[in-house]
Amino acid sequence: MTRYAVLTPPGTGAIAVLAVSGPEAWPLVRRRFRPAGKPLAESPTLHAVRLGTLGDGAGDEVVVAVTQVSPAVTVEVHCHGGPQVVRMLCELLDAEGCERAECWLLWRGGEFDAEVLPFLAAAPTVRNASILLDQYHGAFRDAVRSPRVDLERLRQLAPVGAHLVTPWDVVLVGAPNAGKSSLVNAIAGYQRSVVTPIAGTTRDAVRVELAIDGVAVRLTDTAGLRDTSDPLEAEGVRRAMGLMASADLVVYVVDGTDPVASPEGVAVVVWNKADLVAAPPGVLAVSATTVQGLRELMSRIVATLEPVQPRPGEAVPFGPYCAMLGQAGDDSVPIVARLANGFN
Ligand SMILES: Nc1nc2c(ncn2[C@@H]2O[C@H](COP(=O)(O)OP(=O)(O)OP(=O)(O)O)[C@@H](O)[C@H]2O)c(=O)[nH]1
Ligand SMILES: [Mg+2]
Repeated sequence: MTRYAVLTPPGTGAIAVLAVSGPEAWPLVRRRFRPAGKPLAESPTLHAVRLGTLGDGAGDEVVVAVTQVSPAVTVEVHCHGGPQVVRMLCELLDAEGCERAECWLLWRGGEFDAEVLPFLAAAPTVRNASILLDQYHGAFRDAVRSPRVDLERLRQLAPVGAHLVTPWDVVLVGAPNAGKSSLVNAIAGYQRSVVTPIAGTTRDAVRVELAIDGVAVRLTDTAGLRDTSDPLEAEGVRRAMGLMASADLVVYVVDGTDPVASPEGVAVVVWNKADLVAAPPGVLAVSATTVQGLRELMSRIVATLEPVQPRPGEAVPFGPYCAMLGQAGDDSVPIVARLANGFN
């Protein structure tokens, strides 16, 4: 079967790329492609690149490249990137009896774990996509099929796997004026939240999604925690408490100029305004104004969220397997059987 796929995303771009692969790929190109200069050879030469036209009438000026000759001949067609040009070429390939593959990864040959593909398509960072690509190439599937599966290691990596698409939920809390909004802005790199010297500025939860060392994080700025008679601010404080309870990680921001003890259940405490007042020894000190200590704060957030990081190529549970590993008790036999079952 000869198949084709559009490799570039839908929409308008300067160039679009289609790939045609299979026994009819080369005969088809020889039949329909009109090369500039000498005719195409009877059999394809690996890495040969030719300019010409393709399509009925004048057709589109395209570049044809032979990217693979074995096990299957694969030819890439680089055309102009308008959706109508792409549609015209797709119709031509349909008419030639090629089958359209929605995802090119599926027909590259070899044994791949297609179950990973929806997660791969939704991966928000390059690092997460790279971990998912390892699973696509079978790292997790092969691990659970192996008699020597290290279930403990898979369990340790399950939280990483559970946040390859869904970002970690990190909430910044602290007293009014501690500098929570200033810190969120400094980390985000732009003025996401309103900052003023007035205590009680932030009311609603303000979210920003970002990557810290490739780890996807949703940072939420909240209203400063205090007793207040202002109903609007009180609602903000109520929301902040709720977000604190449901967050994956709470960062408590201490105002260095007016320090108070942090509440229970806080994973990371950070002393802000270190440019004005030095932090006591052993305390993570930052300044949203000078950005000193910001790198350490971000590293601390990632290290707390993901104390165990996968090695390149390592098996990491993804999608439903993260929860399965999380629920499993000590009895490893049924869980391995259940996991492996998913791949049969
Ligand atoms: N010198 C100095 N000033 C800072 C620092 N961080 C924040 N500020 C100032 O402190 C004031 C309060 O900052 P915000 O970021 O609005 O504080 P907040 O915690 O979000 O305050 P609420 O939204 O009211 O809870 C502003 O005047 C900031 O410019 C810092 O690291 N150093
Ligand atoms: Mg604020």
